Amino acid sequence: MIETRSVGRRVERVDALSKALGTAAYVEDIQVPGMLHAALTRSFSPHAVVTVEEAPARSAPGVEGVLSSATIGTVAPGGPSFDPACHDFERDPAFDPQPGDFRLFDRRVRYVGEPVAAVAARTRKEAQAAADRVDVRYRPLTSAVSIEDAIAMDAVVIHDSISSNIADTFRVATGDPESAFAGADRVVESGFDTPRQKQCQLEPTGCLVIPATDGRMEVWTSHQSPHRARSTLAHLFSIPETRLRVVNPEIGGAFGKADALTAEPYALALSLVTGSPVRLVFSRTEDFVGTEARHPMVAEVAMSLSAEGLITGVKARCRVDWGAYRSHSPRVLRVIANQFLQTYDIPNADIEVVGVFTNTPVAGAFRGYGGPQSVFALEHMMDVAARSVGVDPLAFRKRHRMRDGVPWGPQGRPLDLSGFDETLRVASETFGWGDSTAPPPESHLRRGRGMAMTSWKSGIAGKPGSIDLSGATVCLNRDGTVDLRVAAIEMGTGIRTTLAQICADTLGVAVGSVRTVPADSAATPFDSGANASRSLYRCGQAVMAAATKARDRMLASAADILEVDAADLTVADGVVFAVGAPGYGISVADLARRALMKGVDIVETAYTEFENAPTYAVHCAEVDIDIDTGELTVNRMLAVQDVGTAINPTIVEGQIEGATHQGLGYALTEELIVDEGGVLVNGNLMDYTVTYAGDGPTIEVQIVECPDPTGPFGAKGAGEPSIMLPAPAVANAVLDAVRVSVTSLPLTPEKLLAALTDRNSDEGLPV
Ligand code: SMO
Repeated sequence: MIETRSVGRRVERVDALSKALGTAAYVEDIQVPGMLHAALTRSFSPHAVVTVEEAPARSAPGVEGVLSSATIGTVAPGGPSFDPACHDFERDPAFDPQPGDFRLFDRRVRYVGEPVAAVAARTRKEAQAAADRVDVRYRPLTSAVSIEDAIAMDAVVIHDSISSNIADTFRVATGDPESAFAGADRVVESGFDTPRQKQCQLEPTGCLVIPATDGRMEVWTSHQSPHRARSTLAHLFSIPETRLRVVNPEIGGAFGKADALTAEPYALALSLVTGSPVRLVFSRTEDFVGTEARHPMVAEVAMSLSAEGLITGVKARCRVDWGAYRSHSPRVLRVIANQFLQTYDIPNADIEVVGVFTNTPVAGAFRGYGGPQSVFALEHMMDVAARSVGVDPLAFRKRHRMRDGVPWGPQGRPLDLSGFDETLRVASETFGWGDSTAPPPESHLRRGRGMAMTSWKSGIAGKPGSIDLSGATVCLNRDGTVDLRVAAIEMGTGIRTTLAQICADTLGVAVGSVRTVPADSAATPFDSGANASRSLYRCGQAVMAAATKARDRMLASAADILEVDAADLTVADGVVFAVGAPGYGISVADLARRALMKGVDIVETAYTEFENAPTYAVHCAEVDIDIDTGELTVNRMLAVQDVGTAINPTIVEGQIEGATHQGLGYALTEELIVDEGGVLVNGNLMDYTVTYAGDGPTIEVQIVECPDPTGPFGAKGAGEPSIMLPAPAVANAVLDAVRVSVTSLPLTPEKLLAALTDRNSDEGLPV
């Protein structure tokens, strides 16, 4: 049994002070002697064959290098396609080209904003001016900017290597859905559409590449997976991985957009041709078009119900807009499909998700990774179904939630639903689910309540064709401090602090003596990256395993020195001592020094086991709707989540609150709009109505702790589930308030008013 001293405490974040004081260095803050600034020339056409003339840019003031389709072969021989999501080394065979993979400076552009040339110059202004002077000629091709057009348009396909714009179809079917629907007492069905959402992280995307004196290229980037990025970049530029070092400086948020290569290949290419350090930082409008967004989806969903009011089957037909290139989309497609079946025990199902290429900016990873789309549709259908059979939505959910004890995860462990039940209990009690609501303050307002719930995972272990691995190295220094080398990405999640807590308590030293080094592909063991709610669970497992080995080494070394059996020794507060005789011991600092004199350096590396852990979340919302204007106010938003163990309650509350806030934006205001010409209409922070910290209600967060035996100190993944639930909880509250089902996100006043008008002209839904 390990004594915990910092786990469970609100330990101050190790990066709090530097970020508050502004001394923390992000890509844009790093200055290197001789550094050049880069800018990209981006396509004005959604679909065209391009001819690029570099000469006007080459002769512009301050220019040191220009690259386009004409010259990229000098640094990327053969101009190979690559996977911006950096999963191409996981393909079998590795780097096997797939339709829709990206190519640097293809002779054909497929969306407005696709880079067609890159320029490096002495100043940022000169680089931008030169990029504007690159002469691009377009021979336009027919374009398809919507899912419907892309499917209907068979004259022009966006990628020649496949015969249509249908990129991929994924289907999960269980039981006998046809019979379930044929024999149903009733069927409820609805159409859904969900928007393109943008991460809107604070830090503009950027990358700095530095040619090091030893011939290596250092790539400083906010990328969420330095090891995966290194493999793909090495492949793209035909250079050995040892020649690349991918490092994270501080990161100002990512939310999935930095799990793909965007600025990196261009900065690296320009650095290779100029031999100089090159920094490329996107403008905010470039960030909207040049980094990946959440996939828009349209779907039809139906549920069949028995005479007893039980769900007998579910069917879904979903079409998902991939944008112009492949990237994360095949994986997101599978999450969308599978997430329909993660939360409830529905015996018969037929879920089909179709991915479509369009001439729009690339869709990819965004916190939740497909979950928000299907959870919105499924959770709203749960309420529609519950109402159609006259059952309370909470009781209806309890009746259908997945079964305890079924084999789950990569090892087939029996599923433990105690955390789910506890989360539901805390949510309904805290919210007062069964209580009657106070009437709204004015007669033109209608008040309603809604809930939504989901089950999610901690990482991706168990997904076919993917790696989910983290390593950690624990190094004990001569002064008793500890370097923790782990490629955990601090993108705002507090991971450096929580891993230090896990390491400190496992070793028996003070949390302040442990320093988690920044992720660095040259110094930290392999890590699959900061995604899929995996970092604390997976890196935490590795840290705990490595620290346990280091502790064993400490005890063995101390046994020699103290002449006490190792089994009779323990460590606490940085001192190794005999159990029952706290006065007889040696400080960890002394031990490290004396062990080294005997030829023992206490450095241990360990990796995660192949495991996963289920997590649960329940949200409740109360809304007021103005029936004259359609205006919607969220009065209360409660987020309850089972996190296993809260290693640091302040940090995990921040994760849940942030995700809920981002989910409220998805519910109410956020939608990146592409016009008929493929141009982003609102791709800037003035017009894209991301919600700010002061918008909306105070989010109430309740942590539930049902430890998972496979997690570090019982902790599970926490970063994503709460982004999926505000939209359905709010839509369900709307249904409760005014008896209309609004299934198009965001739930704008215009849509609500139109739905209210429609309801008044017919009778609306059964209630
Ligand atoms: S959307 Mo995340 O980087 O799993």
